Amino acid sequence: MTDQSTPGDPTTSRSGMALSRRGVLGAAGLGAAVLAGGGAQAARPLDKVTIYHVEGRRSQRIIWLCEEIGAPYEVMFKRGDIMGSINMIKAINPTMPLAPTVVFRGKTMIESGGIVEYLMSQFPGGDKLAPAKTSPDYADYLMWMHFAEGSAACRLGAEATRIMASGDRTIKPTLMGGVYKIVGAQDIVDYLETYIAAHPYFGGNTFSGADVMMDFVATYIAALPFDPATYPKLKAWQQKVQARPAYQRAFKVGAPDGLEKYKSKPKKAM
Ligand SMILES: N[C@@H](CCC(=O)N[C@@H](CS)C(=O)NCC(=O)O)C(=O)O
Repeated sequence: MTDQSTPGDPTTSRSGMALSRRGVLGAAGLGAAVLAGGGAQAARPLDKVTIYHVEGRRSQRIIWLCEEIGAPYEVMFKRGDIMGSINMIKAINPTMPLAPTVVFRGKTMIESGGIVEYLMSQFPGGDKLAPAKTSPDYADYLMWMHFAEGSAACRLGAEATRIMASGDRTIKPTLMGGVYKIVGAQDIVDYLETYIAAHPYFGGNTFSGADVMMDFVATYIAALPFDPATYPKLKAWQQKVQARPAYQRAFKVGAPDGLEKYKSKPKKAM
């Protein structure tokens, strides 16, 4: 690791904003000395990814991804201070301040699935995190990469909101034509469990960017009051991917004090 200030100590970024800054170069000590693919013809230092992060949130995916693919990165957040970290994101991305927000080559990006796919396409190490397009696994990989946010997280989020509001379990018909809930949160859990019981990874046979996306979904499920007996395989898969050295390195960077203090107890059983 390089460029690492004491976490929690205010430092000043190039823009002059007072920040708590944790700057880290990615896996295996890669940094300015490492050249991008393309040999002598296209050799140039790898560009650094700046990740605006909130501890325990989806931005952890991007730290993990950078560790997996050897992308140089720095992480901007306030250690132990959720609102402070969010305010840092607001400062850089006031119109859509979400975690992750990533700045790369002068462009500000949100949406973790898009960021994961984009960074995989821009670094030489990205290829190894996707099945070949000719492989039958490619369809699985793409589907889970997008299911993570497109269907799973939004339904789990709806469930979390319902629990917090202690509201009715049934979604009311809308004025637009009486749409009822068809797929509920437990259906999401069951769907994941069935797939991962039959496959080693969410991209099929090999670890991929889809697993990076789905890990947060599994964490979300564990935080909600589903019966763990309904998802033992999902839990085993999560333990397996979280044992990866890149995950472990990323966790130390993105959650240096662990996440226990942020865990809240579920309000009521389902
Ligand atoms: N689909 C987006 C979701 C981003 C998102 O909602 N992130 C949360 C943190 S995990 C956040 O910033 N929430 C603040 C808010 O919704 O106001 C992604 O995958 O990047």
